[in-house]
Amino acid sequence: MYAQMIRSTGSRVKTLEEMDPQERAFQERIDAGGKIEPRDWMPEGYRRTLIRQIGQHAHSEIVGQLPEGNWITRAPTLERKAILLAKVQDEAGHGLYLYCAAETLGVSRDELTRDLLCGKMKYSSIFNYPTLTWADMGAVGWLVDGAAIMNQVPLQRTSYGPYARAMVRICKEESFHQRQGFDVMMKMANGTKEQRAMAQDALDRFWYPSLMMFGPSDENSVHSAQNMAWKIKMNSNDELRQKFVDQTVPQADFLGLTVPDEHLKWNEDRGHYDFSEPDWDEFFEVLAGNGPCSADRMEARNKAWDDGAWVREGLMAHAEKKKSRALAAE
Ligand code: FAQ
Repeated sequence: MYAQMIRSTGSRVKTLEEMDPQERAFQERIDAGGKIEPRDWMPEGYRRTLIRQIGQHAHSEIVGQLPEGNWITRAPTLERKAILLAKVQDEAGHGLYLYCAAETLGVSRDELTRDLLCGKMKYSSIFNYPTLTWADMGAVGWLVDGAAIMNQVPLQRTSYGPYARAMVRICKEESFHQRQGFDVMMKMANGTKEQRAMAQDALDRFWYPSLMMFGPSDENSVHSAQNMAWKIKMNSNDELRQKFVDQTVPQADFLGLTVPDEHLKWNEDRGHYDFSEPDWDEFFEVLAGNGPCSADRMEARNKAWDDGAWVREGLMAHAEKKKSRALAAE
């Protein structure tokens, strides 16, 4: 039903001839590979779409700390604990760069946070799944960061300057995250029988949710056509999902693990793997706030916001005091 709704609401992209002169100049600049900067004129739809995408992306980084944060105190060694702690801190940093990029579009971080906390804005579906064992830390790094990088590397060339620049550093850090995840998986896959079983179980549970990260299939993607014309998005959802499968299956083979898809098969003619689609009904249920951990995630973020009220108030009072001192000294 949601898919049908999407199809009927998806709008056609205007041709250059249909645009007014200002819009046409804007589109031609994008077509020529130019960057749009905060003070440049932009269509309202471009601005709103960027706020939605960058805001959702920022929220995903922040909410994305929770499934791994869950394992910091239970990491098996001091070294693994230090690595995981650094990774989770990196995700917080990514959220902050992205909120800053969104703020250049005239929205405040407080507004974005409020929209997340009241359920008006989304965050990535993947973070509504639980992390049940230590092997899940491997699967998150390997598959979730792997999918995130596949989507984010092209975003370094996105048309909006502040977003593209934020992605450069984020991508560098994400590739470290992906490698540490693969390293955890290698240890588990080459460990005891029980550890191998944990690694396989983590792959079984995270495979399809990772494929869902790329968004609905192209025919059900409402925003793709316009976002690709504006170069807010550089590749379609299905293109990136296919690239991810093609890259990840040989890695699973190397680990000696089995991708949980009986239809997975190399297709010589296409030069790609054929694979099964995720359960899209499950995806839309998760988007509607009914994922296995949706309620927990929102409760944790709301609690963090409420618990942090005294810090925000203290910082605001300090800033006010500094401002009045500076005024008095003039
Ligand atoms: N989850 O028309 P499309 C990370 C929504 S970062 C939730 O195809 P679009 C780092 C979509 O918003 C992960 N919602 O949309 C990390 C729209 O709903 P709306 C986050 C989703 O924008 C790793 C509707 O469905 N990355 O993981 C999802 O053209 C480890 C229709 O979809 C980004 O945000 C989804 N998976 O394409 C952190 C990257 N997919 O708003 C911690 C930037 C779709 O109309 C640990 N974003 N929807 O109500 C993008 O590239 C795009 O926004 C897509 C969606 C590809 C996600």
